[in-house]
Amino acid sequence: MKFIDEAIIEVKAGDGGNGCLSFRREKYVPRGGPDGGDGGNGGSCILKAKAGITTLMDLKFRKHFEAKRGVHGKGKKMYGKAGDDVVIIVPIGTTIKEAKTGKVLVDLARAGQEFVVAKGGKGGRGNARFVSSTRQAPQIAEKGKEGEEKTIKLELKLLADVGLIGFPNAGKSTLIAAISNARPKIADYPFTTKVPHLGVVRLNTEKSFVVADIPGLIEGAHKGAGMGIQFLKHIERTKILLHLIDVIDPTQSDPLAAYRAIREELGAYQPALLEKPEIIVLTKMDMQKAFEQKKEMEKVFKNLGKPIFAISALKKEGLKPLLQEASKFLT
Ligand SMILES: Nc1nc2c(ncn2[C@@H]2O[C@H](COP(=O)(O)OP(=O)(O)OP(=O)(O)O)[C@@H](O)[C@H]2O)c(=O)[nH]1
Ligand SMILES: [Mg+2]
Repeated sequence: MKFIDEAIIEVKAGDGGNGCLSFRREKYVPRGGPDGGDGGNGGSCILKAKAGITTLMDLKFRKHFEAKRGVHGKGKKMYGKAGDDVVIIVPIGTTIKEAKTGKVLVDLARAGQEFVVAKGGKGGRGNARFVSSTRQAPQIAEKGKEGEEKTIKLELKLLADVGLIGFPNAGKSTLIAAISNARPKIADYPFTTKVPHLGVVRLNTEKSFVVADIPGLIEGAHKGAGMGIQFLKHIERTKILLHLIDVIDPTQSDPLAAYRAIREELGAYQPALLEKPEIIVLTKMDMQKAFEQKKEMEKVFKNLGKPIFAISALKKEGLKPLLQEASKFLT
């Protein structure tokens, strides 16, 4: 199983500005000295790790980053302005590699950590800087150096922010497929999902998060029934759980009891899982029989004091408000 997010981007630092070759020209000063100023340094491309981002999604939409070049020097010893740096924000835990060779350049492990991935070219010196006792009128000025250019690969081990739990057939895989890039198998038999799937949900241009779909749980899972509970380790570090309930599941006559059975299994695996914020998600609301139960079920589950949402993953109804609510727990 490989839960690695990847992105390949091109970075180009700014070239240095050229130094200037110039001589002072003033009235009544027949042979003015050299006064060519230096070119400014080119801007660099800098990677910076930031907390609160958990995917490389944004870098899949923008792949090319270029820093500004340095301005050329001018006469009268005027220096060229340095080019601005470009700062590329990445999640904490991103590994940066050279795309061609796979060589690791850096691991950005701490919030705020920066790495100059492409250095701006140095500005060239103007001829004013080449004066010496033997050379009063230097006819030379340096060109600015080229900024570095690279193609880099970013890799991030995905950690789930949101965990989907529930009985087999509750609609977990259908939901993750509806909201993310994950494409797990979906079928109307229990334990369709045999391994966890992670999907990246893009909420808006600034925010994306990772959802984990795991095999369904059943009563006695902690004793090995069904697929067991070992997959719960994939949701141990999530910030929130979505507990999916199919209110017309033919194998569960009492949805509240079914909910409690799953909670038992969570607690048996690790009591801390019960402390996580949880959203109750009533699924398959496009089905007449489920919809008829909606009001009643909302009343039943309301006593738990947790947010309740009714959705149809199949028809993609009610998903936006659910994701909005979930994202509140992710900052
Ligand atoms: N009508 C309707 N059917 C749904 C909806 N969501 C899921 N289903 C159906 O319910 C069945 C089970 O869906 P899955 O998404 O595979 O359920 P799961 O919770 O991932 O199941 P396991 O992987 O076995 O734990 C499939 O036949 C789905 O098509 C829904 O919103 N509406
Ligand atoms: Mg599934």
